Amino acid sequence: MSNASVENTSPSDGPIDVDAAGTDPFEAAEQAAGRIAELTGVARHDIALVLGSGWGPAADVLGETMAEIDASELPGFSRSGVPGHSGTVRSVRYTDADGTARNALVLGARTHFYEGRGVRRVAHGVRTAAAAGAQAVVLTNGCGGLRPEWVPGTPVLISDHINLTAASPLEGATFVDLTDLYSSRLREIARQVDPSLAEGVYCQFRGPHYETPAEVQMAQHIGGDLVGMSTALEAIAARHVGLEILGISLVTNLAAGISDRPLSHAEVIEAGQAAAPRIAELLAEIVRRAIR
Ligand code: 8IG
Repeated sequence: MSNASVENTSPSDGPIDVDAAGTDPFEAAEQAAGRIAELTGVARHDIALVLGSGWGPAADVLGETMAEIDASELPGFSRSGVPGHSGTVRSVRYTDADGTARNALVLGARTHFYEGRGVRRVAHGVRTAAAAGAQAVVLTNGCGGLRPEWVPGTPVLISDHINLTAASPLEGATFVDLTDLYSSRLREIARQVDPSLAEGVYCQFRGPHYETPAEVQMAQHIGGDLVGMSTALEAIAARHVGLEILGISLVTNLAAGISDRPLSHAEVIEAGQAAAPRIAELLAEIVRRAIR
């Protein structure tokens, strides 16, 4: 693995400030992608993975890490304050199911909406992935489960979402179709890898607090199966830039009121660690078959 953690040699006009008024967020993503190409030596990445709580080890199983960049070195990225997130961007070389060598861009640094940095930061990772050449993105997360049979440590495919954040990652008159947002082709591939995989509708709440039991019941009534704080907004932004999307949740806890126990982030981390080896293998095998 090359040490890409060199000093930040920004272009003379300086890195783009994604958040500044007047900045084009897609320009900012192009710039971050250019920097990734420079620092990794990989001109184009085929697929991107966003690794949420519990999914960290997946990249190690997929292939060889060719370069690892601290998120703080990339314009628009920042080390997440959330325990369980690595805070790095990695280039992983893997061999796909047909024997073709490919490059995966592994984003271990996601900006959550609840961090209050605005929707541009939330969308920046997937926009950068698209600018880096990715055709598809795998969005993973740790979340709460509404079905008691989904014990902590159960991976669930996202079939659709309900966005309860009252926000959009898109600005202005950007009318994007969200039919088949979570690609049925990629879900089919995932079920070929593991036929026992369940599917569910992901409800994104704003957070950072967990839901009340009454809110969890509401989510149930409106058709939700999972509750989380990340993936819906990212999926919308990813569709807008033309990425094919696979969403996989790791149920790390039963949602509030589904079990009689209070939620703790420590238990979330623990459930993630216990499930890590199995879901890492699962994710790696799905990725090997994902690109056509
Ligand atoms: I890990 O129970 C995790 N993330 N909204 N609710 C919401 N987000 C979560 C939960 C949960 N568990």
